[in-house]
Formats: sequence, C-alpha cells, structure tokens
Amino acid sequence: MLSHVTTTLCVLVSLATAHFSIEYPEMRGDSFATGASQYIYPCANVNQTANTNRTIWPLTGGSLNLDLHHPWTYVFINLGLGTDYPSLNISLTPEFLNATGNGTLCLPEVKIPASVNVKDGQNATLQVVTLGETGSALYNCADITFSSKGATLDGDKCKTNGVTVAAIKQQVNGSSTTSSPSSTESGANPSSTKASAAVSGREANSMLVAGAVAGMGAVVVSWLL
Ligand SMILES: [Cu+2]
Repeated sequence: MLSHVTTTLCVLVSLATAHFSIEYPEMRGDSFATGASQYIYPCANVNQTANTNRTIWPLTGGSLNLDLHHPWTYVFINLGLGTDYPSLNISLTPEFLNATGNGTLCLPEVKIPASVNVKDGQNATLQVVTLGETGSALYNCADITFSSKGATLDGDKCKTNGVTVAAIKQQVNGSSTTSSPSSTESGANPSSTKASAAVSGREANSMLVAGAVAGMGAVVVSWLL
C-alpha cells in the first residue's frame, strides 16, 4: 500500500517535475527527457557528450543545491574522478542525509575527503542518490571540473527552503558516537534521527566507510559493528 501511494505520488508529481533535480552544479542533462529515467543507475541514462555541461568546483569541495519533490528522502552524494563515465566510488556523505519536506536543499560546502587527491583542472562527476521507503533509488549527476579558481555559492544563492535535514549517525549501544559531522549538515538536528533510520545507516555506513575515506574514528566504529 505504501509503495502504491508512493508510486501514485511520483506519477502525480511527474506531471510537473518529478523526483528531484540538481540545481547546482548544472545537471549533466535533462533526466526528465524521453529515454532518461532517474531510476537508472548511475546517472539516469543521461549520456555524456563533448558538450556536457561542466561547472567549476573548488579543490576542497563546493556547493550543492538540490530541488527535492518527495515528502522525505535519504540523500547520498558520490564522486567519481575522471572525464568519461568515471566510477562513482568516493562517498562525500559518510553520514548520509535524512531530508524531510519538499523544496530546496542547499549544502554550502560538500567537502572532498582530505585523502582524496584532487588536481587543478581535473574533471569529475558528482552523483546524487536519493532513496525512499520502497528502497528504489533515484539518480542524477552533475559534471564538474576542479579548479583553484572555483568558489562556493554565496549565501543568498544557497538557501534551503521547505526541507529540514539531519545526518544519519552511527550508533553504539544506542547512543550516538562522536564521529565528526561533515560540513554538509548545517541545520542538521541529530536528535531527530529515528532509531530505525540509524540502524540502516549503520549498515550503509559500514559499506560507505569501506569504499570511501572517513575519519579514523568512523573506521574504528565500523569495525566494532
Ligand atoms: Cu518521484
């Protein structure tokens, strides 16, 4: 029933602009166009071409502005280094986000992990994954070029409206760990994290931590789990 309701919601919403979109950096292309589908991994079946839009991003990380259309969603952000269809194997959200409400969610600075060596002029792809209660994920990508000339968005161009966001924290014996929150969680309210979400977050985080580079504390925690 829930999935039916969700599907109906998606269909209704899709009459306007369904699912979600990346407002900044510019999306690779129109994932609402014929032949594209946000259900298709990794980038909604939007192909890269020589004319692919690329936005300059700071070497240490940049702004990400999402337009979310579902009542709530989990948000994961991944990075792939390279020009053509890089593997999106670097997690930028070791603590993924629980976003509630539809509207804009602007993250002023999504940080590149310190251990990831990003070079001036290097091309890369950002993949944003959103996940709802049915477990089916939605994908959109934005292609970027890292540049020492890149800058994060000014505050007036990076506003969150209608969406509240909390990071999904790892838990040990029912209490939150002290793993440092990423910079993507301004306005996060850990106390609103639900226990059930934290459990699935723990499992997902173990995988994310393995593939990505999180703080040593998080690594130790994932071993303990
Ligand atoms: Cu939808």
